[in-house]
Amino acid sequence: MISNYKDKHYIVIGTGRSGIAASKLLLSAGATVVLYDDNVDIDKDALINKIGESDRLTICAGSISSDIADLVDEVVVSPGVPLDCQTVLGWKERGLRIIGEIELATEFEKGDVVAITGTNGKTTTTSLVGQIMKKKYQKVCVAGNIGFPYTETVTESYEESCSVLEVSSFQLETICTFAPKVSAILNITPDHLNRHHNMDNYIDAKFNIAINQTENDIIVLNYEDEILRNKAETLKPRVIYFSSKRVLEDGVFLSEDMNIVSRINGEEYIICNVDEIILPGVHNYENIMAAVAMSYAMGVSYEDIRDAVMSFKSVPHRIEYVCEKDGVIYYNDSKGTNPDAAIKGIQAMTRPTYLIGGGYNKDSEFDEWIEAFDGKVVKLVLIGETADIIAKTCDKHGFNDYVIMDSLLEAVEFCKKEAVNGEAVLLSPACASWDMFKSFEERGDLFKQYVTGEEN
Ligand code: UMA
Repeated sequence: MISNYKDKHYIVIGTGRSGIAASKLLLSAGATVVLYDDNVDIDKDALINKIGESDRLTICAGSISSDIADLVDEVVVSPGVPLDCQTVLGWKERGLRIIGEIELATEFEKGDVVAITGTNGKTTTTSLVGQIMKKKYQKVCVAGNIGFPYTETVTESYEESCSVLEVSSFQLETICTFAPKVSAILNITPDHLNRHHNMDNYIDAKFNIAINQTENDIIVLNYEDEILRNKAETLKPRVIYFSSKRVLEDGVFLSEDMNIVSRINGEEYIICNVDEIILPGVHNYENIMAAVAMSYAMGVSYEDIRDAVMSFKSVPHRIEYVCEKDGVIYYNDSKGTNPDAAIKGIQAMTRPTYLIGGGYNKDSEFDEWIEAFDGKVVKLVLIGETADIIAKTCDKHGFNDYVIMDSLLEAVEFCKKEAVNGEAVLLSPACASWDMFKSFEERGDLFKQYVTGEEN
């Protein structure tokens, strides 16, 4: 449903990927746009180059004159901009509707929508669901938190297309009408608590994915996640569970002989055995099970699901094999941006490991991560804002094999010098990247470059 944008003035907050795409979409629909950033050092010319010149576009940094501000009808906020920051609060006080890229794109969506959230596994599951959907839909757009703003891909949607979206808690805070046909919450463990302030707010944001779903829609949930199970009864859409720990009467599960089995609507089908899958680790079996349930709910045949699952390879920055040098294997798990994700990283290691960790401080606790080292970590090499905090937690747990380095380059050089034949080096920081890098992708790419000596 596209309302009349021609008479409307928007402010778009944040000049990153999301803000640029939202501005482009609004301008193409005829709206007038003020693109704003708190950072006064933004490069306005570079932004105009990316968006295209328009007399309906104004770019402001740090402040906005009141004559421009008074014209604004609606606010589009980028995911990384907290809703309780001064900039957003100022617009809220004016009584304006505040939406994000997901809600804005929803107004332009013409096809089916599938959406995935969860603390970990979102990107892998989204990529896999995207692959599977290609078996049914001629056009599939994979977008959202995965790195391609939904406002960019939605322009390609039509009645027979399908958008497969990775949605973060940040993005779900600003939805109003967004209603996926099939959704999934993969798991919820503490993350982004500096932004959401407490677990309840974080959980509420995640459950927003189902807030506009009806009895005709479906939500896929992890049966083994108590938070998800406890809330399931309060939800309107039909729930399909998956489980890696028990046989379900109805749902998708991992059987004792390690088959991924789908048993939905009284029909049973063995998708495959885990030996037939390229992705390693139980957490990946869970991602696959969620993708199977979602795809079945979208009407894809089991044969097509099986085909896509069996040929799916891992996505970059997730326990990604980089290379073997002098008998040392290097892995890039830069997407291990919280302790829970990093636990999966170290659990997947079968060799003594030099582990590079630390980064942006999200007020996470690192106890469980350190407990998961399980005698495998030869040396923990710490970098970034959280290095001291993690070191103190190590002391508390009696784990003394750590060093603190000033940069990722130094950390890699140290590991290259120290690690010997039969060992592994794993970048799995348990923290976001934003203290030292633009993104986890940049951090992972640099890691690979420092390891191999080749630019990606
Ligand atoms: N800014 C302000 N005021 C603030 C905060 C930021 O003006 O208070 C400005 C910054 O100066 C900067 C811009 O906002 O210019 C950055 O906006 P952004 O942080 O939303 O980043 P984008 O480049 O627009 O990318 C966003 C998502 N980023 C975040 O959620 C932090 C990307 O998710 C997403 O891929 C992209 O939109 C497209 O949808 C990344 C991410 O790290 C991958 N997500 C988190 C995660 O996965 O843990 C949630």
